[in-house]
Amino acid sequence: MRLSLASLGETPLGLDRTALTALTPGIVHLGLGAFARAHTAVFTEGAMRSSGEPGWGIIGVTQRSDTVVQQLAPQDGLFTVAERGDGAAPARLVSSVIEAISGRDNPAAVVERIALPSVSVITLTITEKGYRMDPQTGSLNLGDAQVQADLAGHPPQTAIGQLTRGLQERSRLGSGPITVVSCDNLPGNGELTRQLVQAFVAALPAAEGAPLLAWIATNVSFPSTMVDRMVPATTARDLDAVEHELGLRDEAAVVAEPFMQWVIEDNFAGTRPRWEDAGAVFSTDVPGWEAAKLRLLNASHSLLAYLGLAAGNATIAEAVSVPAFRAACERMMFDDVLPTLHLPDGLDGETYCKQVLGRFANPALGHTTAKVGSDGSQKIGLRLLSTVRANLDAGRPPRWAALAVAAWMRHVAVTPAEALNDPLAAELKDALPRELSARAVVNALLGVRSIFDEATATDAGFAALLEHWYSVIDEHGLPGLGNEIPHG
Ligand code: CS2
Repeated sequence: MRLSLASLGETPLGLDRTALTALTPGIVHLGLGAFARAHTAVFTEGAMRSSGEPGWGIIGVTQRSDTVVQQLAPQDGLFTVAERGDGAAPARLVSSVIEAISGRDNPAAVVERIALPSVSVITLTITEKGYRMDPQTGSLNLGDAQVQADLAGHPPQTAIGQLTRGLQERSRLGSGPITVVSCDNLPGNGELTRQLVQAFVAALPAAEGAPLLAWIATNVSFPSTMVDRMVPATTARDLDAVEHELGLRDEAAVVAEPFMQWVIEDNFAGTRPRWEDAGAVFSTDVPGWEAAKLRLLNASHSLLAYLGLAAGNATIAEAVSVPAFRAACERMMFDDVLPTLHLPDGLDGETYCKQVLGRFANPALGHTTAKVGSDGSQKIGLRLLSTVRANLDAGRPPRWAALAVAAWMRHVAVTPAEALNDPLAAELKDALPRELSARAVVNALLGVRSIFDEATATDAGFAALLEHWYSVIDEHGLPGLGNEIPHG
């Protein structure tokens, strides 16, 4: 039997039905993937339960496919979060998503929901590529065909288009102030989202854009946030395991590690859920938290993913159990990142790094190297190149961050085009030389300006490190790395 409001009584995981049906919409969430369900929806559920405020029901919007809508609609939006690993809590039912809409098939509904007077928060988990940023200018990619169509007034397909058209409708209807909360792994994600929305508005005809820009300036805020929880893609085996626990079939279940964290800048234009009641932390140093997480956790994650892919490790847990790979993460965090990072108050670098490696080692999570290694062109710059730059500026070789970049380069070079999961796959493959020697590949990929800026790309020391590591991986594989990386 399928999980739904009607079948709820059949599951041992009790939920109060009356409380569930009383929820009203307060949040529109763009990007209703597994991460949002295991993070944002859980915090919001917790906030509503502890504060007794039922007005923060989430209208979730999917981006490119309607799969999650198909999964959630027959279940009245209910789904399970199953924690995996040490300290895992029993599976919990989450009821905070009260409607799921396909943004691709029904963009008009998204615009209309954002304009609802009861909605005062928009949350976003649209992944790096969802922002349609031009990496060279750091602004909206106005050359993107879908961005152009959204600007021309077609039913908006991009997240920034849907968001901005929704704000426009809101201003037209006078529905009141609203806060846009980015929950993606990007430095200064709030400010970035504001700039992208402003760039969209600035590209509209002046008569339309100018009043909207003014309305946004006084009615919309864009706090930055740092989000953290490892959430792999749900597998068929996960769904079967959840069915076993629940006694009901849940096609929308997600699995996640027990750890979860949300650090939020307290800058809200209107009302907001009491997320702090569910464990979120309001901070004045979100950029500090974000930089630490991106450059320590996400950078090590990428390093393990590309080394693991080269060595045939299917999961991050397998990769981090290879002593040389674990040592490479430690060296990168301790030698390259920590000396160039200003840690936020309350974060101890050494403890954080140990905790991160412990979380990677969670054998029950099944977080794949393929998933973490996807979209490298969007992640390398944010996670690794800031560390590379900081070390070069300090006159130090970015030895270990270069290993991660070289491992990514090799992944790009040896993965067949159709299997390279990256929005820039075609551009990257086109850039590659015919002869895949270390020097030729490194030089060719350093020339991709949407990833490497001129100064970094032309740094001879950095190029030499990349070439060195590329050759070690390419010619000597795992034994070669073992010889090169000091490990106990
Ligand atoms: C991962 C992240 O897929 C990836 O690139 O590095 O999704 C990571 O699991 C999360 O940021 C952890 O909070």
